[in-house]
Amino acid sequence: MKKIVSPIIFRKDRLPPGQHWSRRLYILSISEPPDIDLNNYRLKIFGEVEKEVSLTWEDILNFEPVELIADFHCVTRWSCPEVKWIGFQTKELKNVVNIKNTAKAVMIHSLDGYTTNLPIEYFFDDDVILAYKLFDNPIPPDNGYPLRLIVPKLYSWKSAKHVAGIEFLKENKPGFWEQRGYHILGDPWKEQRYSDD
Ligand SMILES: Nc1nc2c(c(=O)[nH]1)N[C@H]1C(S)=C(S)[C@@H](COP(=O)(O)O)O[C@H]1N2
Ligand SMILES: [Mo]
Repeated sequence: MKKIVSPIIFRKDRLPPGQHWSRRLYILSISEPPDIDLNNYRLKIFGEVEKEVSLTWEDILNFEPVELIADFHCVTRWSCPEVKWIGFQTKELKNVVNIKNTAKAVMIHSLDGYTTNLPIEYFFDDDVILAYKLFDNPIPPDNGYPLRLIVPKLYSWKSAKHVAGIEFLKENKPGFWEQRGYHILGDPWKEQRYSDD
């Protein structure tokens, strides 16, 4: 299996300012995890695309699997080192959908009603994956079953759990926490916690 270590791990300032190391992931969710039946699960890709697609769970398992090791930085100031995820690189999606060149940003839609946004170049970075395993087991319900976006270079509220929709946008716009005062980008090394940082 292809292995990716997020290049951030090799930085001298690997622990972002104002963070401390934690040995585990703390559960932070806007609601109880949704009930999911993989037979009915679909990942919908829509918005600024030539033709929308709806991927089944089987389609998802057909992408080349990759293993990602990345530190996880929560805006509430804990960082968990070297979390291992297995999934597929977001850039694989370019093989199944034609994205219009008007697409500048992405809104991630989750089954619990959560949303989060990021610029398209961050979404397609090499160390960004859609994960279905956490430390070699299916992602536990509270940590994002069945599919979770992992964006190592941004605060972890951008790593949406229970992902079911990827919407390409003409311009970046705020998702759930971004509408409630969190930073539109959320780069931990720039301490972009709140919208006025
Ligand atoms: N669908 C969904 N994704 C989400 C959230 C959520 O409430 N719903 N919370 C976010 C926040 S604020 C954080 S800090 C991380 C927490 O991940 P964890 O619960 O696996 O530690 O998930 C992010 N992704
Ligand atoms: Mo968070």
